[in-house]
Amino acid sequence: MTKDKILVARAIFPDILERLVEHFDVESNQDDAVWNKAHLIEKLQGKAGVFTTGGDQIDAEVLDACPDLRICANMAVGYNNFDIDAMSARGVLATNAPDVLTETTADFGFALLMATARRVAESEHYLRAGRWSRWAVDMFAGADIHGSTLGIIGMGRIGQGIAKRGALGFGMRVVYHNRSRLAAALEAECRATFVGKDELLATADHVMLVVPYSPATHHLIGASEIASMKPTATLVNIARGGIVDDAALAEALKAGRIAAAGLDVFEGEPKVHPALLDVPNVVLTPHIASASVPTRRAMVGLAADNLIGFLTRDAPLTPINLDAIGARRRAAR
Ligand code: 8YV
Repeated sequence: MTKDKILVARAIFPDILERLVEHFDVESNQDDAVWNKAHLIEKLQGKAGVFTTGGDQIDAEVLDACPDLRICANMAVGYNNFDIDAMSARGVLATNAPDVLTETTADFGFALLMATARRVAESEHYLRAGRWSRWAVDMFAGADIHGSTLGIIGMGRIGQGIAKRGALGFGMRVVYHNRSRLAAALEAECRATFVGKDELLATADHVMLVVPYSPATHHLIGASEIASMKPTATLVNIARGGIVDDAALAEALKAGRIAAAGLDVFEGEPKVHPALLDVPNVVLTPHIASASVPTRRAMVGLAADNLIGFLTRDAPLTPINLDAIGARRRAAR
């Protein structure tokens, strides 16, 4: 029996690549070369499946140029790099990698919050630069985490993990805003109170963004939202670039409108708005919220298992648009 051809668009763990090789005729980008769209299209010719990361765009143009493609398996929980409607319309399955990264990403939300509010990165740079000649009472004095109010925008699985850490671990008062309110039992489990976005921004000491990116959340936090936050507040974005207006944030930080920000994601990453690089009270990390070794292995493994499950048994593990694909298949019968 001939094996389906698949493309692994980025370098992955060799043992997981081997697992894919047992099932498929695999072409992989183990050199992790940067491919533009034309190159990706060329590599996708004749491929039934593709392993992607959040940086690989699969849109109508790619799909139309690659008619053999049946599944795109993203090793990310977010999938704003996929045009799901275009995939569904062409009968291409999309899968993502939820759950396996929830706790690791929630941990990182706190790592970034604490580094930001307690000025860890800023003070470390100061020390490394040889500028520490004398201790002072107010040296790098920041904001407290314990006992403060945490405002979470986006209360999916990761948001819930952050709420529990805040309430149970740090004695924080947790407020959240989400498209829809959580069921009462889940709200109680998270010890979180549902509020409007304006109230959250006005009352939170620390605002954490964990909302998926879509046209509706583009620049959800811009100049006027930042202006409505407490001047002592911190803003943390571990969601997606584009949810915060980075230029407006840099401006607000420079003007001292809020105390500090922690950003793991950026508009147009891996480019970072140059104004952010000049601001001392911002902690910048290169999209690593899910980057623990076990979690990255689990994400890659889940994307691989989605390819294997779908192409060998018609049983993907974490499909996004299975219903749309199924309806299309039924209509074609
Ligand atoms: C990924 C992420 O590391 O899962 C997501 O949505 O943003 C990150 O955890 C990144 O997108 C690589 O695929």
